[in-house]
Formats: sequence, C-alpha cells, structure tokens
Amino acid sequence: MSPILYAKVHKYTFVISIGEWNVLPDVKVKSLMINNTIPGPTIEVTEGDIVEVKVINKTPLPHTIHWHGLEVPNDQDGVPYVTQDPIEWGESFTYRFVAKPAGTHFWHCHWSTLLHISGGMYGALIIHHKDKNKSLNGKYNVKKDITLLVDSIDPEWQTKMLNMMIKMHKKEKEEKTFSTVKEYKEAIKAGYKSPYLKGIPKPEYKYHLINGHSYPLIKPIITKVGEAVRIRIINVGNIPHYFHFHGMQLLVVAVDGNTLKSPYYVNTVPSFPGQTIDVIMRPQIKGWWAVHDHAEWGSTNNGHFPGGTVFLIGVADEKGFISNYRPKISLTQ
Ligand SMILES: [Cu+2]
Repeated sequence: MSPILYAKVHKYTFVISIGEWNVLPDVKVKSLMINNTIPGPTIEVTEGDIVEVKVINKTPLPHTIHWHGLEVPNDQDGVPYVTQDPIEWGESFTYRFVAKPAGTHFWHCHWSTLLHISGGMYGALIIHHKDKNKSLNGKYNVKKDITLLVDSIDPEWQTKMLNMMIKMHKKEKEEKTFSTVKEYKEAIKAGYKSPYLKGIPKPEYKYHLINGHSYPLIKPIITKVGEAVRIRIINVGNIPHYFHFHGMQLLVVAVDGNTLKSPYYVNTVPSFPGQTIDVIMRPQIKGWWAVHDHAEWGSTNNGHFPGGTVFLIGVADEKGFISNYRPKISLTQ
C-alpha cells in the first residue's frame, strides 16, 4: 500500500475576485484578490503532507496558480498552455500535490504574471521539515517565525491594465493559441497580427509593499535581546530590494528554501525577484531599529522618503523595556 494514503491532507479554497485594496490609507488600488486579501492565504504544512487547493474564478480574466519552488507532478505546475488550460470566469480547478521540498516557498498566479502578481495574487508556502533534526527553527531555537512578502506596484498602470485586459478578454473571449511554430508562422503570413506589435506600457513602480502595505502601515517586529527570530523574505515582485537592518547582524540560513551548508552573516539582505531567503536575527541591543531597502527608491511612497519597505524592529530587554524614545510617523523627510 502506498504510504501516501496515510499522509495528512490540507484543503484550501481560493476564491479570486476583483476589488480595491488600500496599500496606504489614501492609496487604493484595483486588485485581483484571493479570499479578499493581499497577500492571499499562507499555506503552511509539513513535508510529505498533501495540499489540495480548490481555485474558484469569480473574475472575467483567466488564471492559473503556480507553486513556486515545489516539485509537483507536471500537470499541477500551473503554467497556462504548457501544463493546463487557464481557469476561465466561473470555472474552478483543484490542484493536488505532495508538499516537497521543505523550506520557504510561495505561490502565485501564472497568467499574465506581471499584472496578476502585482494585482495581488500571491502568498507564502511554508513547508516544515519532516525530520525534526533538519528543522532550522529547532537548530536556532527560533521564538518567532515571520514571513515578509515583498512586492512593488504602479497603481495607475495596474488599474489601466486590468480594465484593458477585462475589456479585451470580454471582446475576444479567446487566447489565440498555435499547436506548432509552423502554424504560428503561417498565421502571420495569412495576416494574423501579433499583440506584441502594439506593445503595452511598462509599469513604473511607485509603491513598495511588505505583506500588502507600505510604510507606515507595515507591522513592526517585536522581540527581546538575544531571542532568535526567523525572517523569511519572499520577493514576489520584479525588482530587487536590499534590506539593511540597523544595529544587528543576521545569519543567512537558507536560499530558495534550501538550507545552506555554510550559513553566513550580513547586515544587508539582498532579495531578488522570485527568490526566497531565510535569515535568523538575534539582536543584542535594545531599542527601536530601522530596516529599509538600501536601494532607497524602495523606501519611498511615490518618490517620497520615508515610505515603501521601511519598518521597525522593537528589541526589548528582559523587563520588556524598548526605549524612552517613542518613534513617530514621519512622511516629510
Ligand atoms: Cu491570475
């Protein structure tokens, strides 16, 4: 009998809808949301468990979901026209796979990826080691395990593109596909006009998000002197960020979910598009410590510093005291 019959099954339902999302109190963006939130649900399981995700599409756009970093059966990989037809308006599709390998991963929509990720279709996918001896949380005595999903958006581009794509998809109700390159070449000869000849505008990223919000809406991390916090940084967007942590060193322990044989210390953590990076911090000095993208554009809201990915780490002493200075919200530096 297959051991898979005894595996734990985790069932999720992803309902995709179009709505408005506030990245800041006064910045609302037309978005593609899963279960009405950005980021979408976190999938957190143990290696070898079965993950079952029912995707229900309530938008007039096609979608597929890709399990980034996972080794899934080919027909569950979620690449439109490579492993499956897109999930159309009113349709649903259920993905099912064994969770592997262990580590920090994520999921995202793979249709019109540039627009649908910035639209909000992404979430964390955390797979814990089955073998407790391999657990990084165990090894480093981690007291807090925090995930930061990083993205950059251009609200005007996003709204314009979503409206345009909805109109186009309604009008044409077709994604022209070809079975072979020969067929594609012949269609062009016969007068087919490729959409790339028209081009589309490029986004100019103006707001930089951690877990769906920009500074000053990003939640601070609160910890104690000497306590280990694991931070999983997942860059789902299209530009790199370089997170500089004030007042401490961080141990890089995993990249793309893979545990490093030789962990190393940094105080600036580079985060590249599509990459996940796990760091352990164990701050030694109490106080409010700033973290920000040292490529400073990523620390702005529409060009204004401070904004974007800026956030704080509050390090308390054994009595719970952080600092006499109480941080203020500044938008005018
Ligand atoms: Cu999508």
